[in-house]
Amino acid sequence: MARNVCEEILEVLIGVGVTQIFGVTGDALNPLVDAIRRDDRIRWIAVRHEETAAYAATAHNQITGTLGVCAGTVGPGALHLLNGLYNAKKEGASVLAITGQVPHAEAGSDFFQEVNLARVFEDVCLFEQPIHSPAQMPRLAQQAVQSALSGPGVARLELPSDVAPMKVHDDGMAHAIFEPMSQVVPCAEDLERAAAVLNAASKPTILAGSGCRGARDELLAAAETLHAPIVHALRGADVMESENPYWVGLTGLIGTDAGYRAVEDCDTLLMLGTDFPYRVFYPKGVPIVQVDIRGANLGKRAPVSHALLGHVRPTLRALTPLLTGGAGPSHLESIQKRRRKWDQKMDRQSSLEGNRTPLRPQGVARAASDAAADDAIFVVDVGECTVWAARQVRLRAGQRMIGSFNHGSLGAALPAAIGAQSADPGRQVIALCGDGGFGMSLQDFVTAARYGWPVNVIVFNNATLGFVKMEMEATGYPEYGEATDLVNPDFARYAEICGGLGFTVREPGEVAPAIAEALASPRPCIIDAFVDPGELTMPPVIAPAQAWGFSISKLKESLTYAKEKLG
Ligand SMILES: Cc1ncc(C[n+]2csc(CCOP(=O)(O)OP(=O)(O)O)c2C)c(N)n1
Repeated sequence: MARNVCEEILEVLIGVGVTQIFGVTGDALNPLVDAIRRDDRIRWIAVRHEETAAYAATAHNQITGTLGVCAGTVGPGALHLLNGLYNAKKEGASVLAITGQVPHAEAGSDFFQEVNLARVFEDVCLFEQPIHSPAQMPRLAQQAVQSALSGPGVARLELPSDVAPMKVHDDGMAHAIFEPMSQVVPCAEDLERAAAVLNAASKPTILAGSGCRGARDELLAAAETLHAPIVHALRGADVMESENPYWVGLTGLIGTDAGYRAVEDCDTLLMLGTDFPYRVFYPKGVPIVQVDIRGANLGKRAPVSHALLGHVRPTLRALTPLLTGGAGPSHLESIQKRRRKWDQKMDRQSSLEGNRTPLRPQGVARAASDAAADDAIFVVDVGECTVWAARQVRLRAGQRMIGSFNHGSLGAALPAAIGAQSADPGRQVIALCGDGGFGMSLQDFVTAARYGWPVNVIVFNNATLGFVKMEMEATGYPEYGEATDLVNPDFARYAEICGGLGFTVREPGEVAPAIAEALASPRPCIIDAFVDPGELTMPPVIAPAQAWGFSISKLKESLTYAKEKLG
């Protein structure tokens, strides 16, 4: 029997291993949801906001490698997907969005809920097409999936409500999706030139990004040969275990002293699979060798002297035998010394001993790190909590850390935790959120409870948009509580009324037991940790401008205070 348009879409998706679609149904999506209801091979995950669907689909793809799929219906439902899809784009995930559209008879008449979705989604999608006729199926669905997987990136299929239930007559175009396995290695000449530059270095440093995923051993072999410390970008945090002596930390504003210095002091930088965006944190006047599979990234952030187009893993396999390692260990050793000092400082900051309240956020993050399973997934929100996670979570070899690291969107952590947990309900998933970020997406905690997914949410409750408050202070604005203070509900009670477990944690002695109980529970949990809003997320090195900005802010605050008091 001939399939309808929605059934054809499902066939293509199932063919590439998709087992679930996150979304909110209605109108044009109803035939799609009905097709899913009748098909045991695929499941509809009913979230409470389409943005959750897009974040969850992204995380699912990041954890499993399988295409993530989300859906939002006509007009507003589709628009709600948008921010989450930008997250997918900027985090390099393969995601298909299925959106509804008004029936053809009404198209172009400013019909109820009609939005020119093609125009709105143009920037975020690398492929998008409306399905005008069943005759376009299954080819359009194949093209969309092929594009999202090959990008990687976001593709969108638009499903007008009249076309969705129409029968498709087989045009013989159904075929398997091509998932390329090829690994690109730069040519011998490029490799030799890069090796010559690296062999002349006496203080080489490696800057590793998410393009190094899966290349841990090759990365380490190159670092050992070169005697080079490896600094990483946030998206590359889980490429190697934190304890590795070559892995010296992050650079950038939220970086570590060793990470910052390793880049600043090097005499040659080897960039591997990274598009680290902050130009001021690149070294000046030294040769830079860059390896990236995305040609458009070559030389984008810094004056690169040798650019190699290739995947990191096979490139390093070909490059490392050409390296002579003449640098000697002194640069590496001096950075490692800094790293040990930094680690001691972080250990001191993360101490929860004594009766200190409010809690040190660093201590809460470290307690989560200590308690986590060897294959736990940390999902990190945006704000000061990103800094606590980046500095205090000591990642182990099988652990992952994901977040809206390149898009930087608040509220991404719980939805992404749901997407990650859906891939494997038995794996530990720990979301680290600020109270502002969690407040943006908390409606979907009930989704975790409904599906029996035991996500653990740790809320760093400082009753403020902490990172922004700090940012405003550092750039010289006086404090403005109306904009940055938060009035929060009782998050632990909220967990309970949603069907989860809630913990309120105020004393140092309550932190580890609450985390242990949450991690052991089969229910989703919220740990509402009351942390110190005054704990500063200091950059590794305080630039003079920042110090200056800080003092202006304090001056303005005192002037306002004096004016109010003295009239
Ligand atoms: C969607 C979105 N809106 C606003 C911002 C700007 N922003 C960045 S961090 C932040 C504050 C985060 O506050 P909170 O979640 O409480 O975490 P904290 O910094 O206090 O740990 C804001 C508003 C953003 N990144 N994304």
